[in-house]
Amino acid sequence: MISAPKSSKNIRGTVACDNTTMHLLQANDFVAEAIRKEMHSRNILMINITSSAGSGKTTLMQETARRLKDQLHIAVLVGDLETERDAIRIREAGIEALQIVTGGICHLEAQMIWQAMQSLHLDGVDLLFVENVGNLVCPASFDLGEDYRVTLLATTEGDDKPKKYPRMFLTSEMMLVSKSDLLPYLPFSVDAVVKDAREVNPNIEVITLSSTSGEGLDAWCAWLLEKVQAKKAAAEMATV
Ligand SMILES: Nc1nc2c(ncn2[C@@H]2O[C@H](COP(=O)(O)OP(=O)(O)OP(=O)(O)O)[C@@H](O)[C@H]2O)c(=O)[nH]1
Ligand SMILES: [Mg+2]
Repeated sequence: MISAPKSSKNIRGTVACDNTTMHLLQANDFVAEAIRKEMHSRNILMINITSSAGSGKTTLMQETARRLKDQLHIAVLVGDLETERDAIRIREAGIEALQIVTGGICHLEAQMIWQAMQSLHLDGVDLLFVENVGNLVCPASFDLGEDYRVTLLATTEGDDKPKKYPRMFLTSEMMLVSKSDLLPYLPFSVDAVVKDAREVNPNIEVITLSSTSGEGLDAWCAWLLEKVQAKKAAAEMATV
């Protein structure tokens, strides 16, 4: 069940630098592995939600909580440079949420997750979301021990981002094209963004959605339910 850490993935055409980058991230990857084992033993699916600032991560957490909280026990860790605003918004949707205030650091690191986990009620949790700091650059390099990395790309950001910030899309299993309700007003091509994302990462899945209109949210929730069930089924098989 142990996969290679996200930090070991390199963009095609770049040079792996064994004695700098990899070693700097070794401590992070060590803790990420401990988190992965803890989540495995507790049967919790962990999803790292990344994007630029303001792409709609917290709004999606709120909508997901409203739609799935009767079927799944969900908890959220949410990272921001300052304020507890996002955790308050998510708690208003009826699920447990804990804010990690990074105090200026532009990404979450595995050690922050490990520390915050100690204050969360993890018993019985099926799905743990980590809403990362809004930033398409730094969070890409830090494995948090997640099962899946999901990156939002809002229609308001422009459709050129996968090629400009490739590591984030290379290390993500899912791209959510968010704010699809605004497509009629913007020069944004979903086909172009999917093509570019798949040139960076041929395996990336894509859902186009809007937390405002509700488009794509059924597909998103079905994807989550399937992944939660698959993780539980794999754990049951392992004990037989
Ligand atoms: N039109 C439209 N607006 C949206 C949608 N989702 C979120 N928004 C708006 O976009 C703004 C940012 O949403 P957030 O959910 O706070 O974004 P975020 O990614 O959590 O932001 P940070 O945590 O600061 O990075 C808010 O004004 C939301 O109301 C959507 O699907 N459509
Ligand atoms: Mg947010």
